[in-house]
Amino acid sequence: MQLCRAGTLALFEDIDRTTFSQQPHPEFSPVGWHLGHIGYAEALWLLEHCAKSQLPPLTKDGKIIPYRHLLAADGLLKGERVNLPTLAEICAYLDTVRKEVFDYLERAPLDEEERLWRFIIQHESQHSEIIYFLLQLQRRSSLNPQFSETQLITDNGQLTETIAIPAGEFEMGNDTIDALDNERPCHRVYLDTYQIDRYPVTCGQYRLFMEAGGYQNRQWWTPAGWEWLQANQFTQPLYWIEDSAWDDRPVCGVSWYEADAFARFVGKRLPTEAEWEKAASWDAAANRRRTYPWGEEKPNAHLCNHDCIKQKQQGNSAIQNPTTPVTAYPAGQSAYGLYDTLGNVWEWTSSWFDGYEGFEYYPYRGYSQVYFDRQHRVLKGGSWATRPWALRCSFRNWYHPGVRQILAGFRCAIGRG
Ligand code: AVJ
Ligand code: FE
Repeated sequence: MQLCRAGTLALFEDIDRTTFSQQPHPEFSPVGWHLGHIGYAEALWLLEHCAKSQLPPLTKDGKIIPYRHLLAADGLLKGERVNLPTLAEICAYLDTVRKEVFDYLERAPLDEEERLWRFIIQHESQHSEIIYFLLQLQRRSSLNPQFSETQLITDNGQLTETIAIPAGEFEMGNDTIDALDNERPCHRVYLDTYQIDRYPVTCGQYRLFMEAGGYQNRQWWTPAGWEWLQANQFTQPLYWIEDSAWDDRPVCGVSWYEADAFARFVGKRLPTEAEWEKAASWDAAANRRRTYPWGEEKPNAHLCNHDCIKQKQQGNSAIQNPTTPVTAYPAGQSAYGLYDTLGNVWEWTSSWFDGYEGFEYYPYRGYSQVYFDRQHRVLKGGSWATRPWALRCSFRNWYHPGVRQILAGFRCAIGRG
């Protein structure tokens, strides 16, 4: 818990008031709201719910405020969350909550409450990744970076290899104590043979799509995707860097619509979530699932590119897009030989976010269940900013298909699907 918090707070070093409290994009709340919300969730679940104590006070302009409505996920609309206490006031609040939480820990019945305590770490980990990319986004728009002029680079063709995954059952999901409600229950899934890319789609490959008029040609887009494109007039991914040095990095900052259009352009398709998870986690020889593609060892710097939020952020492009070449982590391969499934960039799948059979919400309906609405696509794998506690093959992220801020790329599949 303390490690997780240290990483969260490091993001707020040298932040100015505007960056802290402005809404960075209509889809997202201010970073200061996320910080307060982290403390609120901890207080709500561990202090009010478990310890049966009062919510600790939060002050704004020096006065104690009733903050439940401000900091709950189902309170104010995202655009109304700008009227925040200062960073110092929110940090004081987080400290008070944490101190009471640790006092309570002395007498807490952990055998009953372990899942909820672990949920709180998972929850903060996810919000700190969101804070990370929102800060990056705001820094980027204030810097107005000078990107080098277009350089024509052709893909070397080495990174488009696909792997055939034999037909058969595998075990999907996760029943361990850290698993969130939407990962449960573990269940067997049969898949026919399919092929999936060994690597995520690279910037070099994506450039070919851009140069071939991919953004101008309706034929690659679904009707909803084309409508979205016409409304927004994008011509490149959000985090595009026009530099051939990035050609072997995964493309990053694409919506689901762009990922889907690229896949059609190359005659492939997006994998389903099950296809992605099988290829990343199934060890056919041992007939068992792995927590991580490489096995059970916890993520570290030799296995995948993650947790970059530990690095102090600076305004240079290397930090703005700290992706690594898709070939950089051979030790992190899955049993089937996929690279880069965890870390680097999130990967869109063709699946709607839905509950597995036997789903039971935890700790509240609004955590996952309200998003089972066929409006959200599943993303897998985590990004360079994902905290290690949220990195595993069974983890499920979800967003509207038009969202581009979330450090997402994709890989393609072939086969009937
Ligand atoms: C899984 C990232 C989509 O931000 O809504 C945080 C995570 N849920 N608090 C979100 C979450 C409740 C969730 N995502
Ligand atoms: Fe939350």
